[in-house]
Amino acid sequence: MHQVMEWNEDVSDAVKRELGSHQVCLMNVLGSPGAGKTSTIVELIARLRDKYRIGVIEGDITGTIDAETIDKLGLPVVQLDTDGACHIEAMSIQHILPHFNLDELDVLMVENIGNLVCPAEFNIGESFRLALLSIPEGDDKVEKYPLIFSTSDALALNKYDLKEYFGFDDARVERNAKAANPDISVFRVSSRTGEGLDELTAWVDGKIAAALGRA
Ligand SMILES: Nc1nc2c(ncn2[C@@H]2O[C@H](COP(=O)(O)OP(=O)(O)OP(=O)(O)O)[C@@H](O)[C@H]2O)c(=O)[nH]1
Ligand SMILES: [Mg+2]
Repeated sequence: MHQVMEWNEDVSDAVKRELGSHQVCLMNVLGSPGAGKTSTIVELIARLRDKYRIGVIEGDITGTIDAETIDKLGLPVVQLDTDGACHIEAMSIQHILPHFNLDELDVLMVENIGNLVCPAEFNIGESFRLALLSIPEGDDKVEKYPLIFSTSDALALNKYDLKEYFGFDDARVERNAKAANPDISVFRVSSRTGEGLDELTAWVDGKIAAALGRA
């Protein structure tokens, strides 16, 4: 297993170099099934597509539902069917890159497999990671699944519109996220009402600009 992880790191570095040679950066979006990864990616695309040329890789264990959602937006999208695997590996991204015209892209947004554990262990050539935790999942998740939060650059607390129904203690989550990762940025968003999305978009924009050397 150790060897597999090291091999993944090598391929992740190769993917990052390949993307860098075409001036493309990759955002890895992680979170549980149903946390709102697709919904949030759709909202980020709406706010950033005039500024950046965006492509999407939709990871799913099976099926094409999310890829069809992105396809309707008229952006380049490739479905990555992991055939049961609970995470995306760098090798899969490497195989998929030839399906894109990288010279016509600035950003690749990758929706990872819905899972709070495995995807966090595999770098996939990303410039930065955005983790989503939705309010109905509970405010103890940072303590129970620390790796995904300690390795992500930002945490978006999605479905913030539902906060009052779940007695979600966002101060607890923010405190634990910052303890796991002092540099993490925490956002409170709703991909349904639009709350907080401008702030999250500004952060994503800044990360993309920095990765592309346009900051
Ligand atoms: N109330 C509320 N519902 C939301 C919000 N964001 C997403 N949803 C709903 O939550 C459900 C799951 O959202 P998705 O975007 O499909 O979540 P996902 O993380 O992509 O799910 P998987 O790809 O299956 O892992 C959908 O019914 C969304 O409409 C939100 O901010 N508030
Ligand atoms: Mg999805």
